[in-house]
Amino acid sequence: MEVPQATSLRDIYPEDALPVQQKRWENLLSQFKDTYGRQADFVSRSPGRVNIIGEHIDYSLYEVLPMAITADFIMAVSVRPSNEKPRIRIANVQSAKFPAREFDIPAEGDIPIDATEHEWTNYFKSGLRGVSQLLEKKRGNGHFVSVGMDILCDGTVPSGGGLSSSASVVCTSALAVLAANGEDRVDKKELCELAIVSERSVGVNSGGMDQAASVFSLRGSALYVTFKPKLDYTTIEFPTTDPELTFVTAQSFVAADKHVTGPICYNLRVVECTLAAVFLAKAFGLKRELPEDSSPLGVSLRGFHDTYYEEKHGVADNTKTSVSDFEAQLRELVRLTEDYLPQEEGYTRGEISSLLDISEDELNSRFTSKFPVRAERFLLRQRALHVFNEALRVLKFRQLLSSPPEDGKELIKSLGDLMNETQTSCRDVYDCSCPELDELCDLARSAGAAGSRLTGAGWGGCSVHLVPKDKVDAVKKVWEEKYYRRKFPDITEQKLQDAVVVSKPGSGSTLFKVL
Ligand code: NG1
Ligand code: MG
Repeated sequence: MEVPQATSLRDIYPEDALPVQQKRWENLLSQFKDTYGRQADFVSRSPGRVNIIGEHIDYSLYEVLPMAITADFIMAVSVRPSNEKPRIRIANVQSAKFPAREFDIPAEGDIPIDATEHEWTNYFKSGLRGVSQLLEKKRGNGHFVSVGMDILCDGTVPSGGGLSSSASVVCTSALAVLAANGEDRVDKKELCELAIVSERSVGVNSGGMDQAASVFSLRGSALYVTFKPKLDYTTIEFPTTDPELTFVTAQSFVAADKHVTGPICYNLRVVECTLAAVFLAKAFGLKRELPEDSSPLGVSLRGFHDTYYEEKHGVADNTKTSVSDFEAQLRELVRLTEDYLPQEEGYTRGEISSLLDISEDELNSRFTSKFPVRAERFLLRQRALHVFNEALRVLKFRQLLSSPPEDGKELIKSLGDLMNETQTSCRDVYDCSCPELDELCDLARSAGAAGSRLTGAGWGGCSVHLVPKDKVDAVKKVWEEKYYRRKFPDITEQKLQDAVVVSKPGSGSTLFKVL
Protein backbone atom coordinates (compact mmCIF):
# COMPACT_ATOMS: atom_id res chain seq x y z
CA MET A 1 0.00 0.00 0.00
CA GLU A 2 1.52 3.33 -1.00
CA VAL A 3 1.08 6.76 0.50
CA PRO A 4 -1.53 8.42 -1.71
CA GLN A 5 -0.66 11.50 -3.79
CA ALA A 6 -3.45 14.01 -3.61
CA THR A 7 -4.21 16.67 -6.16
CA SER A 8 -7.17 18.11 -4.32
CA LEU A 9 -7.93 18.80 -0.67
CA ARG A 10 -11.14 16.86 -1.28
CA ASP A 11 -8.96 13.73 -1.26
CA ILE A 12 -7.80 14.57 2.25
CA TYR A 13 -10.50 16.28 4.28
CA PRO A 14 -14.22 15.67 4.88
CA GLU A 15 -16.55 18.07 3.05
CA ASP A 16 -17.36 20.22 6.09
CA ALA A 17 -13.68 20.86 6.80
CA LEU A 18 -12.84 22.06 3.26
CA PRO A 19 -13.47 25.83 3.57
CA VAL A 20 -11.17 26.18 6.59
CA GLN A 21 -8.53 23.88 5.10
CA GLN A 22 -8.60 25.67 1.71
CA LYS A 23 -7.71 28.97 3.44
CA ARG A 24 -5.10 27.32 5.66
CA TRP A 25 -3.28 25.67 2.75
CA GLU A 26 -3.40 28.82 0.62
CA ASN A 27 -1.90 30.71 3.54
CA LEU A 28 0.85 28.11 3.91
CA LEU A 29 1.78 28.22 0.23
CA SER A 30 1.72 32.02 -0.05
CA GLN A 31 3.71 32.42 3.19
CA PHE A 32 6.16 29.87 1.79
CA LYS A 33 6.75 32.07 -1.26
CA ASP A 34 7.21 35.16 0.93
CA THR A 35 9.67 33.34 3.17
CA TYR A 36 11.81 31.58 0.56
CA GLY A 37 11.17 33.60 -2.58
CA ARG A 38 9.92 30.64 -4.58
CA GLN A 39 7.05 28.18 -4.79
CA ALA A 40 6.98 24.95 -2.80
CA ASP A 41 7.46 21.71 -4.78
CA PHE A 42 5.10 19.65 -2.62
CA VAL A 43 3.27 19.47 0.72
CA SER A 44 3.59 16.49 3.05
CA ARG A 45 0.77 15.82 5.51
CA SER A 46 0.02 13.44 8.38
CA PRO A 47 -2.86 13.63 10.88
CA GLY A 48 -3.14 13.28 14.60
CA ARG A 49 -5.20 10.45 15.96
CA VAL A 50 -7.63 9.73 18.70
CA ASN A 51 -7.40 6.34 20.32
CA ILE A 52 -10.91 4.98 20.64
CA ILE A 53 -9.97 1.98 22.81
CA GLY A 54 -6.81 0.02 23.68
CA GLU A 55 -4.95 2.37 25.98
CA HIS A 56 -1.36 1.78 27.14
CA ILE A 57 -1.22 -1.66 25.56
CA ASP A 58 0.50 -0.97 22.22
CA TYR A 59 3.96 -1.11 23.79
CA SER A 60 2.93 -4.48 25.23
CA LEU A 61 2.18 -5.41 21.57
CA TYR A 62 -1.57 -5.89 21.97
CA GLU A 63 -4.02 -4.66 19.32
CA VAL A 64 -5.44 -1.14 19.52
CA LEU A 65 -8.27 0.71 17.78
CA PRO A 66 -7.46 4.33 16.91
CA MET A 67 -8.73 6.61 14.16
CA ALA A 68 -7.13 9.55 12.40
CA ILE A 69 -8.67 12.97 13.04
CA THR A 70 -8.84 16.01 10.76
CA ALA A 71 -6.19 17.93 12.73
CA ASP A 72 -2.79 17.36 11.15
CA PHE A 73 0.73 18.61 10.51
CA ILE A 74 1.36 20.01 7.02
CA MET A 75 4.82 20.79 5.66
CA ALA A 76 5.44 22.75 2.45
CA VAL A 77 8.84 21.88 0.98
CA SER A 78 11.12 22.91 -1.83
CA VAL A 79 14.38 21.13 -2.58
CA ARG A 80 17.39 23.42 -2.44
CA PRO A 81 19.83 23.63 -5.39
CA SER A 82 22.06 20.53 -5.41
CA ASN A 83 25.22 22.53 -6.17
CA GLU A 84 25.05 24.12 -2.71
CA LYS A 85 26.10 22.58 0.61
CA PRO A 86 22.96 20.67 1.78
CA ARG A 87 21.23 22.93 4.25
CA ILE A 88 17.85 22.83 6.05
CA ARG A 89 15.82 25.97 6.60
CA ILE A 90 12.70 25.20 8.61
CA ALA A 91 10.07 27.69 9.72
CA ASN A 92 6.56 27.51 11.17
CA VAL A 93 3.51 29.69 10.50
CA GLN A 94 3.36 30.18 14.26
CA SER A 95 6.81 31.80 14.19
CA ALA A 96 6.65 33.23 17.72
CA LYS A 97 5.93 29.86 19.34
CA PHE A 98 8.14 27.87 16.96
CA PRO A 99 11.06 30.08 15.81
CA ALA A 100 12.68 29.43 12.41
CA ARG A 101 15.87 27.32 12.43
CA GLU A 102 18.67 26.69 9.92
CA PHE A 103 21.34 24.02 9.97
CA ASP A 104 23.73 22.27 7.60
CA ILE A 105 23.33 18.56 7.02
CA PRO A 106 26.62 17.00 8.22
CA ALA A 107 28.71 15.39 5.43
CA GLU A 108 29.20 12.33 7.62
CA GLY A 109 27.64 10.83 10.76
CA ASP A 110 24.07 11.11 12.00
CA ILE A 111 22.05 14.30 12.27
CA PRO A 112 22.79 15.55 15.81
CA ILE A 113 19.64 15.69 18.03
CA ASP A 114 19.73 16.91 21.63
CA ALA A 115 16.74 14.95 23.02
CA THR A 116 17.08 16.56 26.44
CA GLU A 117 15.82 19.90 25.13
CA HIS A 118 12.23 20.47 24.02
CA GLU A 119 13.22 21.93 20.64
CA TRP A 120 10.27 21.86 18.22
CA THR A 121 12.50 20.89 15.28
CA ASN A 122 13.73 17.74 17.09
CA TYR A 123 10.83 15.74 15.70
CA PHE A 124 11.70 16.88 12.18
CA LYS A 125 15.36 15.99 12.80
CA SER A 126 14.34 12.54 14.02
CA GLY A 127 12.46 12.02 10.75
CA LEU A 128 15.42 13.30 8.73
CA ARG A 129 17.77 11.00 10.62
CA GLY A 130 15.48 7.99 10.21
CA VAL A 131 15.12 8.50 6.45
CA SER A 132 18.87 9.04 6.01
CA GLN A 133 19.59 5.73 7.74
CA LEU A 134 16.89 3.96 5.71
CA LEU A 135 18.11 5.30 2.34
CA GLU A 136 21.71 4.55 3.23
CA LYS A 137 20.69 0.91 3.72
CA LYS A 138 18.40 0.83 0.69
CA ARG A 139 20.74 2.53 -1.77
CA GLY A 140 23.85 0.87 -0.40
CA ASN A 141 26.35 3.34 -1.86
CA GLY A 142 27.98 4.60 1.29
CA HIS A 143 26.97 7.36 3.65
CA PHE A 144 23.68 8.97 2.62
CA VAL A 145 23.38 12.77 2.80
CA SER A 146 19.92 14.24 2.17
CA VAL A 147 19.34 17.08 -0.26
CA GLY A 148 18.89 20.54 1.25
CA MET A 149 15.31 21.60 1.96
CA ASP A 150 13.40 24.82 2.57
CA ILE A 151 10.41 24.07 4.80
CA LEU A 152 7.36 25.83 6.21
CA CYS A 153 5.15 23.99 8.71
CA ASP A 154 1.68 24.37 10.16
CA GLY A 155 0.37 22.00 12.82
CA THR A 156 -3.14 21.97 14.23
CA VAL A 157 -2.84 18.92 16.50
CA PRO A 158 -2.71 20.31 20.06
CA SER A 159 0.71 19.35 21.51
CA GLY A 160 0.82 17.40 24.76
CA GLY A 161 -2.84 16.79 24.12
CA GLY A 162 -3.02 13.02 23.74
CA LEU A 163 -3.90 13.37 20.06
CA SER A 164 -0.40 12.34 18.94
CA SER A 165 0.95 15.68 17.81
CA SER A 166 4.45 14.23 18.02
CA ALA A 167 3.66 11.30 15.72
CA SER A 168 1.98 13.60 13.18
CA VAL A 169 5.18 15.70 13.01
CA VAL A 170 7.48 12.70 12.70
CA CYS A 171 5.35 11.01 10.01
CA THR A 172 4.99 14.24 8.00
CA SER A 173 8.73 14.94 8.31
CA ALA A 174 9.81 11.44 7.28
CA LEU A 175 7.47 11.54 4.28
CA ALA A 176 8.77 14.99 3.29
CA VAL A 177 12.42 13.94 3.44
CA LEU A 178 11.67 10.79 1.41
CA ALA A 179 9.86 12.82 -1.26
CA ALA A 180 12.59 15.50 -1.33
CA ASN A 181 15.11 12.73 -2.02
CA GLY A 182 13.16 11.38 -4.96
CA GLU A 183 11.29 8.60 -3.11
CA ASP A 184 7.79 9.76 -3.84
CA ARG A 185 6.31 6.26 -4.10
CA VAL A 186 6.42 5.50 -0.39
CA ASP A 187 5.26 2.20 1.08
CA LYS A 188 2.96 2.94 4.04
CA LYS A 189 4.36 0.21 6.28
CA GLU A 190 7.91 1.31 5.59
CA LEU A 191 6.98 4.90 6.47
CA CYS A 192 5.21 3.78 9.65
CA GLU A 193 8.07 1.60 10.91
CA LEU A 194 10.51 4.38 10.09
CA ALA A 195 8.40 6.87 12.08
CA ILE A 196 8.18 4.56 15.11
CA VAL A 197 11.96 4.10 15.23
CA SER A 198 12.55 7.80 14.60
CA GLU A 199 10.24 8.96 17.37
CA ARG A 200 11.94 6.67 19.87
CA SER A 201 15.23 8.45 19.14
CA VAL A 202 13.85 11.61 20.77
CA GLY A 203 13.42 9.99 24.13
CA VAL A 204 9.95 8.53 24.47
CA ASN A 205 9.90 4.77 24.15
CA SER A 206 6.41 4.72 22.77
CA GLY A 207 4.43 1.99 21.15
CA GLY A 208 3.52 2.15 17.47
CA MET A 209 -0.15 3.09 17.66
CA ASP A 210 0.15 6.78 16.88
CA GLN A 211 2.32 6.42 13.83
CA ALA A 212 0.15 3.56 12.54
CA ALA A 213 -3.01 5.65 12.87
CA SER A 214 -1.34 8.65 11.29
CA VAL A 215 -0.03 6.74 8.26
CA PHE A 216 -2.58 4.00 7.57
CA SER A 217 -5.96 5.59 8.26
CA LEU A 218 -8.67 5.68 5.62
CA ARG A 219 -11.49 8.19 5.86
CA GLY A 220 -14.67 6.79 7.45
CA SER A 221 -12.95 3.87 9.12
CA ALA A 222 -11.37 2.97 12.45
CA LEU A 223 -8.03 1.24 12.34
CA TYR A 224 -7.37 -2.12 14.00
CA VAL A 225 -3.60 -2.13 14.49
CA THR A 226 -1.69 -5.29 15.27
CA PHE A 227 1.98 -5.44 16.25
CA LYS A 228 2.55 -9.19 16.28
CA PRO A 229 3.87 -11.13 14.42
CA LYS A 230 4.58 -7.83 12.65
CA LEU A 231 3.11 -4.38 12.34
CA ASP A 232 -0.11 -4.65 10.37
CA TYR A 233 -3.58 -3.19 10.23
CA THR A 234 -7.09 -3.61 8.97
CA THR A 235 -9.61 -0.84 8.52
CA ILE A 236 -13.03 -1.26 10.12
CA GLU A 237 -15.97 0.71 8.73
CA PHE A 238 -18.17 2.27 11.37
CA PRO A 239 -21.67 0.82 11.11
CA THR A 240 -24.29 3.41 10.23
CA THR A 241 -26.59 3.42 13.22
CA ASP A 242 -29.57 5.39 14.38
CA PRO A 243 -28.72 7.55 16.29
CA GLU A 244 -25.43 8.09 14.45
CA LEU A 245 -22.18 7.18 16.30
CA THR A 246 -20.43 10.44 17.10
CA PHE A 247 -16.98 10.69 18.68
CA VAL A 248 -16.20 13.93 20.47
CA THR A 249 -12.75 14.86 21.78
CA ALA A 250 -12.39 17.30 24.69
CA GLN A 251 -9.14 18.81 25.91
CA SER A 252 -8.48 18.89 29.65
CA PHE A 253 -5.92 21.71 29.19
CA VAL A 254 -3.75 19.87 31.70
CA ALA A 255 -0.35 19.54 29.97
CA ALA A 256 0.69 15.89 30.00
CA ASP A 257 4.45 15.91 29.87
CA LYS A 258 5.72 12.41 29.11
CA HIS A 259 9.32 13.51 29.51
CA VAL A 260 8.74 13.96 33.26
CA THR A 261 10.66 11.13 34.91
CA GLY A 262 8.51 11.24 38.03
CA PRO A 263 6.39 8.37 39.41
CA ILE A 264 3.56 9.21 37.04
CA CYS A 265 5.44 8.90 33.85
CA TYR A 266 4.99 7.08 30.63
CA ASN A 267 8.41 5.46 30.59
CA LEU A 268 7.83 4.03 34.07
CA ARG A 269 4.71 2.23 32.83
CA VAL A 270 6.73 0.71 30.00
CA VAL A 271 9.29 -0.56 32.53
CA GLU A 272 6.56 -1.95 34.81
CA CYS A 273 4.88 -3.85 31.98
CA THR A 274 8.21 -5.25 30.81
CA LEU A 275 9.12 -6.35 34.35
CA ALA A 276 5.66 -7.90 34.76
CA ALA A 277 6.32 -9.97 31.61
CA VAL A 278 9.67 -11.35 32.80
CA PHE A 279 8.32 -11.82 36.34
CA LEU A 280 5.32 -13.85 35.12
CA ALA A 281 7.53 -15.90 32.79
CA LYS A 282 9.66 -16.88 35.79
CA ALA A 283 6.67 -17.37 38.13
CA PHE A 284 4.95 -19.61 35.55
CA GLY A 285 8.17 -21.61 35.18
CA LEU A 286 8.65 -21.01 31.47
CA LYS A 287 11.81 -22.75 30.31
CA ARG A 288 12.44 -20.69 27.19
CA GLU A 289 13.61 -17.09 27.39
CA LEU A 290 10.96 -14.61 26.25
CA PRO A 291 11.40 -13.88 22.52
CA GLU A 292 13.06 -10.61 21.53
CA ASP A 293 10.31 -8.46 20.00
CA SER A 294 9.63 -4.92 18.77
CA SER A 295 8.54 -3.62 22.19
CA PRO A 296 10.56 -0.68 23.53
CA LEU A 297 12.67 -2.80 25.89
CA GLY A 298 12.71 -5.94 23.78
CA VAL A 299 10.34 -8.20 25.75
CA SER A 300 6.63 -7.69 26.34
CA LEU A 301 3.52 -9.05 28.02
CA ARG A 302 2.37 -10.25 24.60
CA GLY A 303 5.66 -12.14 24.20
CA PHE A 304 5.05 -13.73 27.60
CA HIS A 305 1.42 -14.47 26.64
CA ASP A 306 2.33 -16.27 23.40
CA THR A 307 5.31 -18.11 24.90
CA TYR A 308 3.20 -19.34 27.82
CA TYR A 309 0.58 -20.90 25.54
CA GLU A 310 3.12 -22.28 23.12
CA GLU A 311 5.13 -23.91 25.92
CA LYS A 312 2.44 -24.90 28.43
CA HIS A 313 -0.38 -25.76 26.03
CA GLY A 314 1.58 -26.97 23.05
CA VAL A 315 0.17 -24.26 20.78
CA ALA A 316 2.32 -24.17 17.63
CA ASP A 317 2.21 -20.43 16.98
CA ASN A 318 -0.08 -18.45 19.24
CA THR A 319 -0.31 -15.50 16.88
CA LYS A 320 -2.50 -17.74 14.70
CA THR A 321 -4.94 -18.54 17.54
CA SER A 322 -8.62 -17.85 16.83
CA VAL A 323 -10.17 -14.74 18.36
CA SER A 324 -12.41 -16.76 20.69
CA ASP A 325 -9.47 -18.88 21.92
CA PHE A 326 -7.38 -15.73 22.31
CA GLU A 327 -10.17 -14.19 24.39
CA ALA A 328 -10.27 -17.32 26.59
CA GLN A 329 -6.49 -17.08 27.02
CA LEU A 330 -6.74 -13.46 28.13
CA ARG A 331 -9.44 -14.31 30.65
CA GLU A 332 -7.25 -17.12 32.00
CA LEU A 333 -4.23 -14.79 32.19
CA VAL A 334 -6.29 -12.33 34.27
CA ARG A 335 -7.11 -15.11 36.72
CA LEU A 336 -3.53 -16.44 36.84
CA THR A 337 -2.11 -12.92 37.32
CA GLU A 338 -4.38 -12.41 40.33
CA ASP A 339 -2.79 -15.53 41.86
CA TYR A 340 0.82 -15.12 40.74
CA LEU A 341 1.19 -11.37 41.30
CA PRO A 342 -0.54 -10.94 44.68
CA GLN A 343 1.28 -7.87 46.03
CA GLU A 344 -1.03 -4.84 45.70
CA GLU A 345 1.73 -2.67 47.20
CA GLY A 346 4.02 -3.51 44.27
CA TYR A 347 7.49 -5.07 44.05
CA THR A 348 10.87 -3.59 44.93
CA ARG A 349 13.96 -4.01 42.74
CA GLY A 350 15.23 -6.42 45.40
CA GLU A 351 12.15 -8.63 45.22
CA ILE A 352 12.14 -8.67 41.44
CA SER A 353 15.85 -9.35 41.00
CA SER A 354 15.77 -12.14 43.57
CA LEU A 355 12.81 -13.82 41.85
CA LEU A 356 14.58 -13.44 38.50
CA ASP A 357 17.73 -14.71 40.15
CA ILE A 358 19.80 -11.78 38.80
CA SER A 359 21.63 -8.96 40.60
CA GLU A 360 19.96 -5.59 41.06
CA ASP A 361 22.69 -4.07 38.89
CA GLU A 362 21.77 -6.40 36.06
CA LEU A 363 18.09 -5.63 36.58
CA ASN A 364 18.84 -1.92 36.33
CA SER A 365 21.09 -2.22 33.33
CA ARG A 366 18.56 -4.37 31.46
CA PHE A 367 15.33 -2.56 32.36
CA THR A 368 15.76 0.84 33.95
CA SER A 369 18.75 2.44 32.31
CA LYS A 370 17.70 3.01 28.68
CA PHE A 371 15.10 5.51 29.88
CA PRO A 372 15.62 6.99 33.34
CA VAL A 373 12.79 6.07 35.73
CA ARG A 374 12.60 6.91 39.42
CA ALA A 375 10.48 4.46 41.41
CA GLU A 376 10.96 2.36 44.54
CA ARG A 377 8.13 -0.06 43.81
CA PHE A 378 6.82 -1.43 40.55
CA LEU A 379 3.08 -2.15 40.44
CA LEU A 380 3.41 -5.27 38.30
CA ARG A 381 0.04 -6.74 39.31
CA GLN A 382 -2.00 -3.66 38.42
CA ARG A 383 -0.22 -3.02 35.13
CA ALA A 384 -0.56 -6.64 33.94
CA LEU A 385 -4.26 -6.81 34.93
CA HIS A 386 -4.99 -3.58 33.07
CA VAL A 387 -3.19 -4.77 29.93
CA PHE A 388 -4.90 -8.19 29.75
CA ASN A 389 -8.35 -6.74 30.48
CA GLU A 390 -7.87 -3.85 28.06
CA ALA A 391 -6.79 -6.24 25.31
CA LEU A 392 -10.07 -8.11 25.95
CA ARG A 393 -12.10 -4.91 25.63
CA VAL A 394 -10.48 -4.12 22.28
CA LEU A 395 -11.51 -7.54 20.92
CA LYS A 396 -15.09 -7.06 22.15
CA PHE A 397 -15.24 -3.53 20.71
CA ARG A 398 -14.00 -4.75 17.35
CA GLN A 399 -16.54 -7.57 17.27
CA LEU A 400 -19.33 -5.09 17.98
CA LEU A 401 -18.21 -2.91 15.06
CA SER A 402 -17.78 -5.88 12.71
CA SER A 403 -21.10 -7.54 13.55
CA PRO A 404 -23.28 -4.90 15.22
CA PRO A 405 -26.58 -5.76 16.94
CA GLU A 406 -29.69 -4.71 14.99
CA ASP A 407 -30.65 -2.01 17.48
CA GLY A 408 -28.42 1.07 17.16
CA LYS A 409 -29.16 2.10 20.75
CA GLU A 410 -27.93 -1.26 22.01
CA LEU A 411 -24.75 -0.93 19.95
CA ILE A 412 -23.95 2.52 21.30
CA LYS A 413 -24.59 1.35 24.88
CA SER A 414 -22.34 -1.72 24.51
CA LEU A 415 -19.52 0.29 22.90
CA GLY A 416 -19.89 3.02 25.49
CA ASP A 417 -19.81 0.55 28.39
CA LEU A 418 -16.47 -0.78 27.16
CA MET A 419 -15.05 2.74 26.91
CA ASN A 420 -16.26 3.50 30.45
CA GLU A 421 -14.59 0.32 31.74
CA THR A 422 -11.35 1.44 30.09
CA GLN A 423 -11.56 4.80 31.83
CA THR A 424 -12.14 3.11 35.20
CA SER A 425 -9.14 0.86 34.66
CA CYS A 426 -6.93 3.76 33.49
CA ARG A 427 -7.96 5.72 36.59
CA ASP A 428 -7.91 3.01 39.25
CA VAL A 429 -5.58 0.29 38.01
CA TYR A 430 -3.13 1.90 35.58
CA ASP A 431 -3.14 5.27 37.38
CA CYS A 432 -2.77 7.40 34.25
CA SER A 433 -5.82 9.63 34.59
CA CYS A 434 -6.16 12.91 36.54
CA PRO A 435 -9.04 14.69 38.35
CA GLU A 436 -9.72 16.98 35.37
CA LEU A 437 -10.11 14.05 32.96
CA ASP A 438 -12.32 12.20 35.46
CA GLU A 439 -14.49 15.32 35.78
CA LEU A 440 -14.85 15.72 31.99
CA CYS A 441 -15.96 12.09 31.78
CA ASP A 442 -18.46 12.32 34.64
CA LEU A 443 -19.96 15.52 33.22
CA ALA A 444 -20.27 13.99 29.73
CA ARG A 445 -22.00 10.87 31.05
CA SER A 446 -24.41 13.03 33.07
CA ALA A 447 -25.40 14.80 29.84
CA GLY A 448 -25.95 11.62 27.82
CA ALA A 449 -22.57 10.39 26.57
CA ALA A 450 -22.62 6.60 26.18
CA GLY A 451 -18.86 6.20 26.77
CA SER A 452 -16.22 8.60 28.12
CA ARG A 453 -12.52 8.12 28.66
CA LEU A 454 -9.06 9.69 28.48
CA THR A 455 -7.26 9.13 25.19
CA GLY A 456 -3.50 8.88 24.64
CA ALA A 457 -1.03 8.64 27.48
CA GLY A 458 -3.32 10.40 29.98
CA TRP A 459 -2.18 12.37 33.06
CA GLY A 460 -3.86 15.28 31.30
CA GLY A 461 -4.29 15.91 27.61
CA CYS A 462 -7.38 14.79 25.82
CA SER A 463 -10.53 12.71 26.35
CA VAL A 464 -12.77 10.94 23.85
CA HIS A 465 -16.51 10.42 24.17
CA LEU A 466 -19.01 8.30 22.23
CA VAL A 467 -22.11 10.48 22.12
CA PRO A 468 -25.43 9.87 20.36
CA LYS A 469 -25.71 12.72 17.82
CA ASP A 470 -28.77 14.19 19.50
CA LYS A 471 -26.89 14.53 22.80
CA VAL A 472 -23.77 16.30 21.48
CA ASP A 473 -25.02 19.83 22.18
CA ALA A 474 -26.05 18.94 25.74
CA VAL A 475 -22.60 17.46 26.43
CA LYS A 476 -20.84 20.53 24.98
CA LYS A 477 -23.05 22.80 27.09
CA VAL A 478 -22.35 21.03 30.39
CA TRP A 479 -18.62 21.11 29.71
CA GLU A 480 -18.71 24.80 28.87
CA GLU A 481 -20.63 25.72 32.02
CA LYS A 482 -19.28 23.25 34.56
CA TYR A 483 -15.72 22.75 33.33
CA TYR A 484 -14.18 25.29 30.93
CA ARG A 485 -15.76 28.53 32.11
CA ARG A 486 -15.37 27.50 35.77
CA LYS A 487 -11.72 26.41 35.55
CA PHE A 488 -10.66 28.99 32.96
CA PRO A 489 -12.92 32.04 33.56
CA ASP A 490 -11.02 34.14 31.01
CA ILE A 491 -11.02 31.46 28.30
CA THR A 492 -11.34 32.97 24.79
CA GLU A 493 -14.12 31.90 22.43
CA GLN A 494 -11.48 30.54 20.03
CA LYS A 495 -9.85 28.41 22.72
CA LEU A 496 -13.29 27.15 23.74
CA GLN A 497 -14.01 26.27 20.09
CA ASP A 498 -10.71 24.37 19.81
CA ALA A 499 -11.25 22.51 23.09
CA VAL A 500 -14.11 20.35 21.90
CA VAL A 501 -14.07 18.73 18.46
CA VAL A 502 -16.51 16.32 16.86
CA SER A 503 -14.06 13.91 15.24
CA LYS A 504 -14.87 12.00 12.10
CA PRO A 505 -12.49 9.17 11.11
CA GLY A 506 -10.04 10.96 8.77
CA SER A 507 -7.48 9.98 6.13
CA GLY A 508 -3.80 9.28 6.82
CA SER A 509 -0.46 10.47 5.42
CA THR A 510 -0.69 12.12 2.03
CA LEU A 511 1.72 13.75 -0.42
CA PHE A 512 0.36 16.78 -2.25
CA LYS A 513 2.17 17.86 -5.43
CA VAL A 514 1.97 21.63 -5.84
CA LEU A 515 1.02 22.10 -9.47
P1 NG1 B 1 0.14 10.09 22.99
O1 NG1 B 1 -0.03 10.55 24.43
O2 NG1 B 1 -1.06 10.41 22.14
O3 NG1 B 1 1.43 10.62 22.40
C1 NG1 B 1 1.17 7.76 23.89
C2 NG1 B 1 2.08 6.83 23.06
C3 NG1 B 1 1.30 5.71 22.37
C4 NG1 B 1 0.46 4.95 23.39
C5 NG1 B 1 -0.39 5.96 24.19
C6 NG1 B 1 -1.14 5.25 25.29
C7 NG1 B 1 3.91 8.25 22.29
C8 NG1 B 1 4.56 8.90 21.12
N1 NG1 B 1 2.75 7.62 22.03
O4 NG1 B 1 0.27 8.45 22.99
O5 NG1 B 1 2.25 4.80 21.77
O6 NG1 B 1 1.28 4.18 24.24
O7 NG1 B 1 0.41 6.98 24.80
O8 NG1 B 1 -1.99 4.29 24.75
O9 NG1 B 1 4.39 8.29 23.40
MG1 MG C 1 2.73 12.04 21.32
